[in-house]
Amino acid sequence: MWRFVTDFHHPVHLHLNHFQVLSRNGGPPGPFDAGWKDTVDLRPAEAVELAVRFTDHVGTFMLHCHNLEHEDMAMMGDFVTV
Ligand SMILES: [Cu+2]
Repeated sequence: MWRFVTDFHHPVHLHLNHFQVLSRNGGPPGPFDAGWKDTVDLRPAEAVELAVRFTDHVGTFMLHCHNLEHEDMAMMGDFVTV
């Protein structure tokens, strides 16, 4: 389970596996959160919890903001599956 918290609008994209949104701002997910996702939209001061399972590949993968200006400013990170 991962938790994303933001102070700005970020559509966060996770590579490798899809995920499901478990909660938004401490409450239930919104209707727009239903289903399997590869990107979750976070508005300023929002928090989401999501469930993701990495079972198919081992290695280093990335997550990043899908806002192009943010990508250009290197708003990216990586994670390692084992
Ligand atoms: Cu962003």
